[in-house]
Amino acid sequence: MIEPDGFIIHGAPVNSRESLRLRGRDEPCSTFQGGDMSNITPRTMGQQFGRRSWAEPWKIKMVEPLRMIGRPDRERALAEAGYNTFLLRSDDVYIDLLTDSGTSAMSDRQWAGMLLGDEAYAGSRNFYHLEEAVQTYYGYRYLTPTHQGRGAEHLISRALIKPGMYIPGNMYFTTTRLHQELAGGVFVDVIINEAHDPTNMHPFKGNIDLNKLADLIARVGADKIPYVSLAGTVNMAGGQPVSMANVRAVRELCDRHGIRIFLDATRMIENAFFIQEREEGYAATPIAAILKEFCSYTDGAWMSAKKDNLVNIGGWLAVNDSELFDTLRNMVVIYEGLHTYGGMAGRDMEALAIGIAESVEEDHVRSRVGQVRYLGELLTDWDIPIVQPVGGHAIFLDAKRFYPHIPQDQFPAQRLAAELYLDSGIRAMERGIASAGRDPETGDHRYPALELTRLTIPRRVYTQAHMDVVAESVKAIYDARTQTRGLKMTYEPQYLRFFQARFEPL
Ligand code: PLI
Repeated sequence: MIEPDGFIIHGAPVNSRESLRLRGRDEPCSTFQGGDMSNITPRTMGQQFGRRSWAEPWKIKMVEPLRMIGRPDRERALAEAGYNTFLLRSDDVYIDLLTDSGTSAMSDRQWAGMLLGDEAYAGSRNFYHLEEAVQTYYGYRYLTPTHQGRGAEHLISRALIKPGMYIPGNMYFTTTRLHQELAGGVFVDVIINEAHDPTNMHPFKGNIDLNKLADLIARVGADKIPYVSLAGTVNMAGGQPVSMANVRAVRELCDRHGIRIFLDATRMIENAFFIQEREEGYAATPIAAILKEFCSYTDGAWMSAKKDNLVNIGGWLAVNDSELFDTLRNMVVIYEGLHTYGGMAGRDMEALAIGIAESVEEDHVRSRVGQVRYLGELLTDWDIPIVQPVGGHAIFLDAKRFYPHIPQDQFPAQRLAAELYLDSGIRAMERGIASAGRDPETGDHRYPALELTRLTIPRRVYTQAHMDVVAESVKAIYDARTQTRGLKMTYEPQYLRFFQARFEPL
């Protein structure tokens, strides 16, 4: 079914609670029914799929025990951590939804690859495997490994941004914007307005607003724009995707002005899944092919391999321009390590090369997004306010609607994460005013439209039973929400304050 603005809503079955409950095993595949975007509701977004629910395409071979400490111990641990979930010890955490970064379970093939590490300082064979994997699946020509995503962000920002330049992007990400600012640039948000509204059901809320981008080009001049910083999916918007039509249009506009596009490919495979699911013409296209086509409209990418690529540490930076590559390859030896390891061990590069191939497998991506969606459906059924549509890597609780009585400068999303930990030992993360930091010009808090608490699902780690426990705990703190008060910040580090800030209850 084609939507008025060209989107198609259909696709392959996802592990969905609704599909289990509403359809029997042998019912035929149905497509999404409805006339326009207004027919898509939080529930129908996940209902368009076929015969029956999905199971994870793996079985468990090794387990790590979990334990929940008692309430008095959780209260003590949280106070010691200054009400910041980043400062908790993981031994004091029951279900860890702090991040999907570096927290994936590796496969038996990846672990086997770890034993094939060639720990040569220069020219490790594992580097060549990694280079080939990036060329094959992402399509870029030249590669340098980095220790993780922000290492790559540092290099690309330093290589291309000069003081006084502007970097348009589809919503900020914390480390990305900081590296752009440290290089002397000013980040300009050019994402579509819908992205700032947690209830808007636009299927591609990560899209760039072409008018905003064109206005910036007209205002500052193309020579002041080193590149467009395009992320797929958009983390801070709720894991929202960018459409193929949008990246194509951005490419056309940039070509007219000689501006480059660099992709934050951290969760681009999840983005490819949403294109397959929602965009006209892509239902039968494999995720791997969608990924490669999307990347072909960009000039290069930086990657936190700790997310999509299924490894516990690592990153990379890949470009097509040989001159730019020469600059980056020279810089990497200053900040990361020789250009054939860039801060990674040989064994880690091998696990990453294997992880890249596994991360584009259809069943893997489907069950990964399906698990996130399952949790979203549980919460939606209880009318708990979350960002809709549910994105690729996390559920984002909308703290402004959860705690409407707590002003934003009393950190409602930070408080929500703290309450969840107190209730059940589940660890989440603030993605609101604390994460947004201060405006470097005025020194004031930035007040983002989205004040969110992120329940981030690691890949291949937790089961649906864990999701049920999480949902019940969120419901418990939602039911007690009117009693909850805000926080005040008692310690504020200069950079990326959300990692290390301390708070006290008001
Ligand atoms: O954490 P790094 O340095 O490997 O990657 C930085 C980074 C870049 N881009 C995006 C979109 C990210 O999400 C990202 C890191 N994200 C973290 C740590 C997260 O918890 O979301």
